[in-house]
Amino acid sequence: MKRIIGKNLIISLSILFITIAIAVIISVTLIHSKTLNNSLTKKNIKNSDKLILGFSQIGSESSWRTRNTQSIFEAAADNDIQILFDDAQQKQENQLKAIRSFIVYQVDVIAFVPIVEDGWDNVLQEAKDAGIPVILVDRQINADPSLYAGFLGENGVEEGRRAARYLVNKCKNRSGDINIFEISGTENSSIVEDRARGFREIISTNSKFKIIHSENGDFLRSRGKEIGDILLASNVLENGNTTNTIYYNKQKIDVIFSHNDSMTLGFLDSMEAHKINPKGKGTIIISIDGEQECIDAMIAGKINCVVECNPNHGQMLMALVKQIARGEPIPRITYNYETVFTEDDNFSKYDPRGY
Ligand code: GZL
Ligand code: ZN
Repeated sequence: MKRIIGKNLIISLSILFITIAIAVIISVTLIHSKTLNNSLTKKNIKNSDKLILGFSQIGSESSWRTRNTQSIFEAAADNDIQILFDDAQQKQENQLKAIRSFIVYQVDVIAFVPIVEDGWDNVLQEAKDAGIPVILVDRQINADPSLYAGFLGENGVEEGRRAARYLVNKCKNRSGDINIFEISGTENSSIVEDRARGFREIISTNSKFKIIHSENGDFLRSRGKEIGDILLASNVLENGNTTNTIYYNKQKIDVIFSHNDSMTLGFLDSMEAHKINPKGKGTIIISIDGEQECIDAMIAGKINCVVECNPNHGQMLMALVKQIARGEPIPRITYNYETVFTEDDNFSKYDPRGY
């Protein structure tokens, strides 16, 4: 009996000891994290009364994106605005984390490129509750419009229309079906939906235009090459020669419509790897962005049309940030200037693209 009492005493003492230890650990952690948050608030990161902009960028998937980021940094420096920058490595979850950290830092304004169009309501409500205005850059979202101050970027629908208008004009004297193979960008991104919608709106004016297939290339050069490799494998004949005509499911492809230059360049890489002479290809290639390498490919006769998507958002963004900081409303939509480059242009008039 004595042993049992002794044993019970030891058990209850050790439970008491463990409980106290756990309580101590929890309180220390809470204090630490509170201090951490306090130490990261604006007064500790503000090195002067500079405006602080929290910017979440999606990644560096294309030269276009790299230029987009550069323009943001250059303009922030020109305007004496301090940037907290986060590269999301193409993951929405990283953008959500970054925006939440901007809220903890109590930045003055948050701007971000939403990689996809859904899933932003909660984090934007948290920013609104914290009194921090948000500007969408480059891509749009499906969310309550009261959750963000405005959008700065390009008119993706018009870019799609411009690509199609070039094609309709190019084929105005051609009869018979014009089969189109589309290489689209990141799924569920507003820009892909917009470009696809604008392109279809214009080609639907004439039933000879048929989109026979659409493949997702995620805006990546590597994916553009992979798509080319799959498509062009059938171009290599038994005798090792290749045909210039491209087929998909035994249907002749007359047009490649690619949602960005990186994927187009990847497709060209594949054409060259399969010894298909891009000049004599006979296939019309239309691309969007306006990267120097694509413009050069068009001048070399490998591409027919490059629709500009202007990545230089920096100066316009900083003007909007300062406007908001003055307590002034900003336009719901601000579009960047854009044009179209085609094989019929006087190329000597072109300025260097800078990306
Ligand atoms: C367009 C932008 C696209 C570019 C691609 O506004 O979101 O993302 O066209 C980039 O090059 O990857
Ligand atoms: Zn949508």
